[in-house]
Amino acid sequence: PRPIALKDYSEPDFWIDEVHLDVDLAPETAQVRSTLAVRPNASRPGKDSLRLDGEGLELLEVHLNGEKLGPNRYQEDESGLTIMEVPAGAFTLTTVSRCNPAANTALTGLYLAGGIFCTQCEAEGFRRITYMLDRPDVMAVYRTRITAEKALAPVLLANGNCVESGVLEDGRHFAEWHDPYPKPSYLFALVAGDLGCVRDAFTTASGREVDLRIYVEPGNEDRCAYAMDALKRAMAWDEKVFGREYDLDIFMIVAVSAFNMGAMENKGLNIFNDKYILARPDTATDLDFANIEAIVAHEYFHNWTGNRITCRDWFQLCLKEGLTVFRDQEFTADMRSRAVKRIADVRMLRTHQFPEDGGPLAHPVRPDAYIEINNFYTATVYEKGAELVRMIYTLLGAEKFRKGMDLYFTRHDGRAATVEDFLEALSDGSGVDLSQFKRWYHQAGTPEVMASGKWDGAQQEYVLQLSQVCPPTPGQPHKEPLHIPIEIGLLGEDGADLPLSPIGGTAAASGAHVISLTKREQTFRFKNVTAKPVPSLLRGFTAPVKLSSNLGEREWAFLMAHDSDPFNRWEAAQKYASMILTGNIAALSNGKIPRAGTGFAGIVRKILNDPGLEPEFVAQMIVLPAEQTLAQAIGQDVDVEAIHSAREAFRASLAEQLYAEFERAYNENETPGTYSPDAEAAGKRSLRNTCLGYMAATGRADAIALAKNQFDTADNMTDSMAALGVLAHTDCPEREEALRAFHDRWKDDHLVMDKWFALQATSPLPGTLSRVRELMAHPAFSLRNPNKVRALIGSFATANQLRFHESGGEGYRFVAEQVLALDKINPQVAARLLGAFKSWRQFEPVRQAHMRETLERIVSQAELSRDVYEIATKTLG
Ligand code: HT7
Ligand code: ZN
Repeated sequence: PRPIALKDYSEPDFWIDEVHLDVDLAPETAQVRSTLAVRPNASRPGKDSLRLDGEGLELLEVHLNGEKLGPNRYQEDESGLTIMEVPAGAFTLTTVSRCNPAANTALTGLYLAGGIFCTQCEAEGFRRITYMLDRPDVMAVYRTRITAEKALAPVLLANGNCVESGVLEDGRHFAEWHDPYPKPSYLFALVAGDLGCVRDAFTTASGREVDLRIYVEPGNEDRCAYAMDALKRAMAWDEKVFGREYDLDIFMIVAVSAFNMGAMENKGLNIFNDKYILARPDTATDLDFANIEAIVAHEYFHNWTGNRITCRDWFQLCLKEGLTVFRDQEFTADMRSRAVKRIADVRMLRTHQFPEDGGPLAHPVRPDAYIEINNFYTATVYEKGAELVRMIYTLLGAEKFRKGMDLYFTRHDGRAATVEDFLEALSDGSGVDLSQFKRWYHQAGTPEVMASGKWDGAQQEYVLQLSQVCPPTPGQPHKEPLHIPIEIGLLGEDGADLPLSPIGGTAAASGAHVISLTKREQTFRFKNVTAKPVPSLLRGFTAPVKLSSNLGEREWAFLMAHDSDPFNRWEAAQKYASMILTGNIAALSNGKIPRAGTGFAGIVRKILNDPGLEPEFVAQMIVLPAEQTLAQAIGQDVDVEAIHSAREAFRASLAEQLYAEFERAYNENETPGTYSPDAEAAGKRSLRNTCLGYMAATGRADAIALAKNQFDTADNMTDSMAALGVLAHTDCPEREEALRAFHDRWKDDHLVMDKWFALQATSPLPGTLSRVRELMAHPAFSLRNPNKVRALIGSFATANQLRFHESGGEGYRFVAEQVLALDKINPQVAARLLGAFKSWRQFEPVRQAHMRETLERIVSQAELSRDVYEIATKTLG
């Protein structure tokens, strides 16, 4: 397959202003009559043939300006339809075609799953429904008429407002929807089926009443309250923080159980993976509630950043995704704890984006070429994309950022825009030059910033030398210096912040002390520093970089105990723990005795005893770096067994030293009474369950009994899952009994069963791979359902470092087998699963050889999808 390149972008030869669809639905044949109002693009004159995208369609008829065309006037092939000799001016083109929703297992285009007809058009699914210029810069007004058997599909939905509906002969009925806002085809949606509905309303700041509806499988209506509440809070927040109001009279969400990703922001008709809508205290964990809040908000925020202003082409994906992730992160920070949210976001960035940026799949936030666009919905585009917007926010400050955003909205509303348009609006609106900053969008790789600080006692100055390098990435051997905002603080002997008096040109746009590193090497000086300070660098993680410094264990311990910046306090704890753990991993490999970490334990004790700290923050402070994080820190010749053993041993050692403290925190953080998903109660449960995990790490019988008791008596899924997690990951007699009890209670609940699958797939115990294989035969498992694949196979491949990387390579072969089977069913999900191999070069030689062999076997297969082919070949490099 040939890559598509950004540099080859050109406007379309024709515009399409109106799309009129008449969709007649039946499970195995959906007939679509589409009438397009077409006009030539004046800037590309003289084109006499019109090429439309279309895939997997059966073409029945073509009409031009109402006249049926003979087959000599058009040509069909596997990727579309060409109409020859089209008129020089505007014309209408009607096509009649068929597709088969029941046979659509790829879940893109129009598909039937679980009895619901549903569409997924981003990025290029519309062409599987009907012929179209299926590209985001072609924006049209859509009118959609749906007809179906009423008994089969009593609810008929599409974008916009319902303008007509009625009953037809033979038990059929119809509904016609009109969306007045021009939109690209990827935002089109249609849903039909037997659905229950939960309704509410929202009054906008300007006094318009919006009808809010959540559609779910009948019987799930009692699980929609939290999503509805999150939606209303998101609507109010976008008005207050970004001045953005909702623009239609109705906003609908539909929850379906077969969905390739989390959710989709179709105009006025969001479609969700039901995992991110349905929640009840007994079925959903605190994390599920938090995810629902964030994703409902994210999709809602797309109404402005993505829908009203869309992307000119798919290379600009970060324009809507990075910006919208930034917006949803800010929303969550305002709804919950800002410090905890920042820690969670950086954790996520480091776990998923940093390895991507440092491996064979590295690409810029705005990629410059792709084979399959579905492979570019990545952590780089989304999470690093959000970090770039956050850096702009840091550089501009809240007020100027808002001015820039306002200008962006007024300049580009109703249009398809580019990253350049966004940066220009932010720069013009704020008066801040972002020309160097733009490099972040086209330069891949995680920059490494080196810091070396020195106190000059004679001058009473603190001198900070910073330098930056960015390692080469595929296709980009040389890198230019980036504009990197770095927030800093200096701590005095008592741990308090010293007043900062920078000498020369440092910026402090956000009120904090932010310096701009713009050159390869730069020196910053601070005066009136009367004693040797400890620097706190990159506070709040103001830039997505890897920072190294001349700080040692003593300084990290000091910052862990005192830093006033909560993010850096957590960072110091992670650094300190990581230093001990990497030392212990090396000690284990060399037959030496690992350290017990009494100094670290001492600070953890103080933190556990500090009543001024919020419980969720305490939980974050005491969780050790994950096994994958340690693998990244080691970087090469990674030995997964040594990492696992060292980390478990250190956990057990901390637990032995602090058993009484963990027990006390466990008892003090009980949340009696009615369950509430709010951040405060969730934080207490989080700390309590973290303590339970530590206690169980000692293997003491009383800790296991405590976990068993919690499992038996829990009245909410968070506590039940936490206890089951402890038991399922411990070699104890209670393990199988608890797993069986959970299964028997929840076997008919598909979302809860996903938790049961994932828990077993992430067990570090030997025999996990055989268990995963066995579970594939469980009646609740299906390769056709992406949530099942992610829960069982995905969790094993990406969240069980120890067992996926079994030294004989059986984990790799198993996952590869599933990737190939899945590629025939759903290439998008298959390619994503293959992402588990992206860091293969960091492991020790035996595992590397097994992984290479596995990847080569995949590449050698005859009929690979574009999706899997691209990931497999690029991963091999
Ligand atoms: N904009 C959406 C991205 C998306 C997607 C969603 C569901 C199924 C397939 C998809 N392909 C791309 C989701 C979002 O980021 O909001
Ligand atoms: Zn999005």
